[in-house]
Amino acid sequence: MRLYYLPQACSFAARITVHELALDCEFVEATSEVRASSHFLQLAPLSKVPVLVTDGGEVITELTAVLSYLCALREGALLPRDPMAIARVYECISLFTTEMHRLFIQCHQPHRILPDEHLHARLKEEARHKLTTLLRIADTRLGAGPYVAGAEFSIADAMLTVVAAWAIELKFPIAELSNIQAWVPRILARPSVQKAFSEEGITARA
Ligand SMILES: N[C@@H](CCC(=O)N[C@@H](CS)C(=O)NCC(=O)O)C(=O)O
Repeated sequence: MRLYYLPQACSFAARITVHELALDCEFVEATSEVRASSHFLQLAPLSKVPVLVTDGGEVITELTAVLSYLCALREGALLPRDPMAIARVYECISLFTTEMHRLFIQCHQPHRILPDEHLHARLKEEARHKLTTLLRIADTRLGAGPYVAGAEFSIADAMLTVVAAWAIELKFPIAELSNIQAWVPRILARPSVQKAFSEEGITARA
């Protein structure tokens, strides 16, 4: 199995999941040259990561699909059994992929949303405002946890690790999000997360 990734990108959730499940996987950095190559564009026409190439040669794009596939390889490990808890897992992942992801780009790289420089400050401000609300929602949903779906770590926690890392990097007031604040050390203590951070050369911090 091969996972194409970008450092500190959303593909990080897939890397954590691979390690949690102790799966055999080759990690290939999708540098700009790789992403511009015809081979990669055949795998992923949108030229984005994550892209997972299975041992059977199937190609899976879209983070939600990649995470779901990885869990299925271990008979649903990292997914709860309870229907409501499963809903909470996908609620969290969807909140990121459909609502937050693009706003993080707008906040960090506004030129990728609109090239006009004079609009960038406004785009950033708007994204920060919306993201602050979404982070509060994520914090409320996490509650006392200890994990997103309750008692056990799931792929939603792998996803939330990316959200928290980006929020900390962009200096969102994480300290005000008491549930996320309490959850971060739990996540940083996991060997899978530590391994993923060290492989991507990131210093983990709360
Ligand atoms: N809808 C996709 C979005 C993937 C995505 O935007 N990936 C980013 C990294 S976080 C990427 O590959 N960016 C490279 C680019 O846009 O050039 C998913 O959920 O997997």
